[in-house]
Amino acid sequence: MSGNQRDDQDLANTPLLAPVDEGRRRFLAGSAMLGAAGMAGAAGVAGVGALTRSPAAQAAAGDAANIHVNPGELDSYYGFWSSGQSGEVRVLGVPSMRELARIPVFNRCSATGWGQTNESLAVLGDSARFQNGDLHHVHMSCTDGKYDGRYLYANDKLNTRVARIRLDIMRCDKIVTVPNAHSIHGLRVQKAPKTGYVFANGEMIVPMPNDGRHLDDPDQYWSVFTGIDGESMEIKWQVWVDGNLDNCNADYSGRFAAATCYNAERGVTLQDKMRFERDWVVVFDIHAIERAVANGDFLNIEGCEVPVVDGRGDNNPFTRYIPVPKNPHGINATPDGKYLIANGKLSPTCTVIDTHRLPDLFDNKIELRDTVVAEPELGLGPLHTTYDGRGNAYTTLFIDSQVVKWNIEDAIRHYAGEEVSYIRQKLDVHYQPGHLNATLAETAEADGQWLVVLSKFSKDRFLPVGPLHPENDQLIDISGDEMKLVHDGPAFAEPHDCIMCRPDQVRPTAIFNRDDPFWAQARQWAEEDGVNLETDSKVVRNGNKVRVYLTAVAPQYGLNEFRVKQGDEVTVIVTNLDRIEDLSHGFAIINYGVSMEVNPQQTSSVTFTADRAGVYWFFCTWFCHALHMEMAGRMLVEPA
Ligand code: RUQ
Ligand code: CUA
Ligand code: CA
Repeated sequence: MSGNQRDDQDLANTPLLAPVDEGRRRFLAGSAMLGAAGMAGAAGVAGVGALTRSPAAQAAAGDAANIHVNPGELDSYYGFWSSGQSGEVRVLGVPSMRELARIPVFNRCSATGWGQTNESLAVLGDSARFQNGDLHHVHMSCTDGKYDGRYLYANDKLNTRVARIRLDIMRCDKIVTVPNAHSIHGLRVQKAPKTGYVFANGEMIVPMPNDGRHLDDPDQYWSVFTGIDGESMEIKWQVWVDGNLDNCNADYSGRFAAATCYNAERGVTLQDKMRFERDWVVVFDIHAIERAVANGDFLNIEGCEVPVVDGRGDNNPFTRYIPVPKNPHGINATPDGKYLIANGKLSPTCTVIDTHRLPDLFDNKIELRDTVVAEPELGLGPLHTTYDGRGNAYTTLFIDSQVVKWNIEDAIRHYAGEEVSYIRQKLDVHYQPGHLNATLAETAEADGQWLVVLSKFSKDRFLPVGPLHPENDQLIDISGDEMKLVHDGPAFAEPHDCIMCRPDQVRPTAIFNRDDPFWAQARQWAEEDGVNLETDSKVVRNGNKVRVYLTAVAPQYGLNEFRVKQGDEVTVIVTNLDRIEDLSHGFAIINYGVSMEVNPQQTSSVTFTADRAGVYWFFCTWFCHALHMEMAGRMLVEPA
């Protein structure tokens, strides 16, 4: 290895979790936290208890006036929050941390009818059979390294999907299930020249195809890295990799993407996955992958059309496996495009990779570890890193319950042998932080104003609500030299990640365009039935299939009643003709479990079987008018 000599020796000597401060050190030394496997399990909880402090100490230093957004004033940033096992995306205003909206994606939503309307079922496709998802990472489409406000993309760790959200209407419009992979965890977009690809990491290893063969032979288990076209949402290619893939990110040139791997061992037990002293940052050469696919130089996994290139092993044109300390987690590109920083998790370090050395690495002019320009020691359990655009990095320390601010160039000088300290500040957070993100920090426009840290435990920070505590999404002012904790933000299960952008970067519409493709299916039905959605309310029967077309104008539907026969398959298609901003209607049928949103100028539809005879009232679910309660009608179901 022609790189610096720190390499092997240092990695071997690095204490698994080096202590950072004396008080904590005493506590940590007594817990299983220093034991290899203890970190995220019971020991993590013990850590929270020990870090509980007095109410006085909890009153964090900070300038509360800073975050006060007066009634009627608007926030200065949009925040898009994932929600983990809740399966949705949430929209917040920053710095007030007020929740503005929820966008249903992999979950079911009682308010909007997501998962029940024909429009949402068309988006969910084959995967509509799943009622849930685990949405970890939400990222916005970019042009030239900046947010362009077109789409959000998000992963489903539970059911191996990737979703897209249209930002003009803030609704999910595409969901794809990723073949050959087993769980999608890391997700990022190609930042330049344009999104471009959405990159999706396969986390768990399984046989390919996973059809019952090789059950007991983990040597035959694999994972894949997937490139999805962000515009068509077609799966363009996959890279068959060694190990597994955890988080990922993309560089600012458009040529490279990189993923952390915590299971270089390709183990199937906790012990297996911790056997090696080092795992990898896996770098992908997107251009090389594209060339191979264009030249037909790929294979197919049985039963699947997606081109797969073989990125396993040391000597392939598509990947490089850079050794980094044991079981790394997050990986984040610096806003200036110079570095990719991988977070050590089981090592107290981050690994700084110089992106400008990657072309030489792929040309085999330098060794793998020659790409590493710093490996600063930061504290216990580094998970994710973000940036202020002024040369500083901010890393969460899960076990220390801190955010550490450190200077990237100073860390590089230190690594090169200079006597210089790179740690700028350590701030207690409450407690056990996972992701963190600063305003615009995933783009070239990082502006160093606010930092949100998503703390996994809230412990004693809020009024108790039973055994399931809220998370604590804390807001930190990073606009000055010092980080200041300014707000606690309780959140229901379980935001993993968030991004923030300026309001001018998102331009949502308030009223639907009647040409919107969202209800293409209903438009086609109307055409078949000779119905004008904008004017007609009527019942069209075709055998035992009945379509009920209803207009809605506050406070009335186009029909006071409609009649069907027991056993009919009924489709109700409602068009909201109101053109007034914020004037949403809904449509619900009592004791039929039917309920959906119909926003201004939107058409929504739902299909169900009228399996019980009788009188069933339908009603509007959004308080749209003084006579909203009266906005109702009867479905009359004649007995068979
Ligand atoms: S992960 S707490 Cu699913 Cu983004 Cu790191
Ligand atoms: Cu329409 Cu309430
Ligand atoms: Ca490992």
